[in-house]
Amino acid sequence: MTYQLYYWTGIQGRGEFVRLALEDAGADYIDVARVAGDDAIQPFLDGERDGARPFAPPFLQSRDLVIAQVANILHALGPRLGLVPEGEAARLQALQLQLTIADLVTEIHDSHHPIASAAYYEDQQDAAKRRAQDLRMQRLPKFLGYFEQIVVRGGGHALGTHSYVDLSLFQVVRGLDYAYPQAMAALSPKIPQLRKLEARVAARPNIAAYLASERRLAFNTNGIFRHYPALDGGIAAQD
Ligand SMILES: N[C@@H](CCC(=O)N[C@@H](CS)C(=O)NCC(=O)O)C(=O)O
Repeated sequence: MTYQLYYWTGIQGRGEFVRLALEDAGADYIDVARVAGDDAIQPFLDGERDGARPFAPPFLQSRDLVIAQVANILHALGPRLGLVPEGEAARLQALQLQLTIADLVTEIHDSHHPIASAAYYEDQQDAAKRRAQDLRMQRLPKFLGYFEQIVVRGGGHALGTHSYVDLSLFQVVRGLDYAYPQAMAALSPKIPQLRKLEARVAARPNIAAYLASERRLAFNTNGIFRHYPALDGGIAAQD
């Protein structure tokens, strides 16, 4: 069967968390907007299509199912693609971790758009500097420290074996390396297991092929992970 992924063109965005799972599993999928344009998304948002109406992309169509919210999409895909260990406890733990990743992703987004998502970064730069400093000094150490401990306990994986959560952690680390290179350089010695996980995911054959393909867009300043030099810096007060 062919999955249909709906996500905005031109950025990796939140769609990338779903794309990585589909690519890693070698699933058959169409990135619909990249073929048909962003206009293909709106009828779903307007409730003009069958299935559960999504509030925002990404969403995935699988036969007559429409599934939105990254964590929910991966929760649905995990068993189908062999990307979550069997059993209720493992599936719930994966969902819990993925929802925590979603929280982190929102905080990363809000570090460059702390006042209004629809306003330009340049119009909220002062607030963004304060928010980004808090992200670098407080929130990234707390979130990444948590995931580091999860991966240590999982013997190098979030869930003791490869799963969609590992793929999402890879994406978060890569995105932060782009957006906050100075902060990540300072944090890296504290997250050795996350760094190993990142390298291991990048070396998976399907992921390596995907990363080298044209389907993997470069990070840019329209996505969630944005590099604005004014927002980057160290992770301690003296930096
Ligand atoms: N919690 C949702 C967030 C979805 C979301 O914010 N999508 C963005 C693109 S990455 C969007 O198009 N938002 C439109 C809006 O919030 O009005 C998820 O994880 O899928």
